Amino acid sequence: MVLKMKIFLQLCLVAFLVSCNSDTKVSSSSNVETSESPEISQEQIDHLGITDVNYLSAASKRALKWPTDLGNDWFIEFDNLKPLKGDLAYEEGVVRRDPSAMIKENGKYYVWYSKSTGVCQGFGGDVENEKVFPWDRCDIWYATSEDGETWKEEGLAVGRGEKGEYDDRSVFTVEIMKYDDKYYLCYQTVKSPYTVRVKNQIGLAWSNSPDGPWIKSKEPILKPADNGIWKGDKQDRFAVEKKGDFDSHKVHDPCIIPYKGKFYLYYKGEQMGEKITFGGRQIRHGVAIADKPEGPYVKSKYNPISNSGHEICVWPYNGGIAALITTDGPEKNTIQWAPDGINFEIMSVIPGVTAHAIGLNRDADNEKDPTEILRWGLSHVYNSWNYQSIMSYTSKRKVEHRAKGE
Ligand code: AAL
Repeated sequence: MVLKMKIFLQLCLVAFLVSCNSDTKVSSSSNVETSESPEISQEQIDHLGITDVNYLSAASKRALKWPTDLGNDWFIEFDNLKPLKGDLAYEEGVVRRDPSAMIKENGKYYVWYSKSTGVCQGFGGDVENEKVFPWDRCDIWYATSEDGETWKEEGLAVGRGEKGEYDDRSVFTVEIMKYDDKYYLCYQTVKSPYTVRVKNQIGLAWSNSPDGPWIKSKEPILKPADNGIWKGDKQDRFAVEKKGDFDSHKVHDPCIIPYKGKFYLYYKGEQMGEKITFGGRQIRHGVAIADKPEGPYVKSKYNPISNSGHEICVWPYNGGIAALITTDGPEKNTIQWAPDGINFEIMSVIPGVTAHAIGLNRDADNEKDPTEILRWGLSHVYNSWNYQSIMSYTSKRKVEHRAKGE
């Protein structure tokens, strides 16, 4: 009774204040309309703890644009990473990084990753003969495990191409897709010399078995947009006459998802003349769609489909596609969801994401819960600038926050 009275008095107050303001009008007994935010319900006022609807701060105005049904179904916390055992334990002098998703075959988890050896010199020296990045001069290797913790390295899956081919310098940052009993590895490629301005492309290999042999596509399945213009001949990736599309320099981190009878290739774009913005590096994601796994892949006209992110981490959920966006841009460390695989909205903001270049566990029941697929998986870690290794991550849902003994 007291509560009902209180709500009634609050509504009267809101209605009174609203009537005093020409910008704001009452649309029903409990809803208020302003010129900027069409309807403010009493529930929203209560939920957001707004003191006075006539004095909305910029923050409250932004909060009022959030969907009203935004609960915490998508909120998780990552735990600390754990080292792997067996052949994937850290090994000095060896780079193992950018793990693919894991798939379960023949009772074992399979993972593919970039592997190289030796230190890297960067771009200051002889780029023709040296190693510029830890992901330069890589091949794609794979490993298996019964429990996801102790791994056996099985060997080479896809190697670099012959001299002169589009993938002769490095094949790296791989993802796996199983479709119709066939296996597809998509990965980044670089052709020598690995200069600062070199364009990066995407290749594909397929096999009837997760153990290979793999047949490589003769040409890249995706290339950077061809509409940027470098300024001058000096190897300077920030000097441009025209930046071009978000992916005018590099197409990276490919991941193909069978979706709505087609194949959605999600990827990260890097732009010629990339800038640092208020959210950090200008990195955005795109999607290219094909009727068959081998392509041809056609870039979506809606690209870019994110304004932030780095490595691609996507999974199907509830008829749409979910994505964990990390590392760069104003919307980093968010989980987003697109009902159509293209129009992504923020579903949650995740504090301190410890996992990077995530290798999802595709064996998980991704429909059980929006973030079920993130309960455990693989990540890479920088043991040093020269050497990286693969570790495992876990995450958990957080549904309340209580003090000790509360
Ligand atoms: C990553 C990915 C790509 C980049 C480099 C290796 O984690 O975004 O693969 O090229 O870093």
